[in-house]
Amino acid sequence: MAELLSADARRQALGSIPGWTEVQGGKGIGKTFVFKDFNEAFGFMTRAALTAEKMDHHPEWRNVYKTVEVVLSTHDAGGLTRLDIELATAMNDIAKQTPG
Ligand code: H2B
Repeated sequence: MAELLSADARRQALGSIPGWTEVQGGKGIGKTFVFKDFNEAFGFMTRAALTAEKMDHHPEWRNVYKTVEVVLSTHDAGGLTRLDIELATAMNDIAKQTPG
């Protein structure tokens, strides 16, 4: 199982994933993505879902029209691990490739 990141490692990792902040007292990280419309938002979610499934690491998220609120946390470990940082990095890349 992936190991929990220390507070220092969390802070350092956050520096490499723009827009993500600590939530739930450091047990997770969150970001709100805003797209052009629902089509773009759902396209992002579809691509992110395929990546998440490949990683066997899944987001908590909520979509309202063109907004997608995401929280990442490693439930098995009870907090933040490198898997959350990897998925956050992938989501930032996918959002960059999503037109709009
Ligand atoms: N996703 C997240 N975010 N945290 C987990 O601990 C987790 C997961 N565990 N996806 C995986 C699935 C685990 O339940 C399976 C059995 O590998």
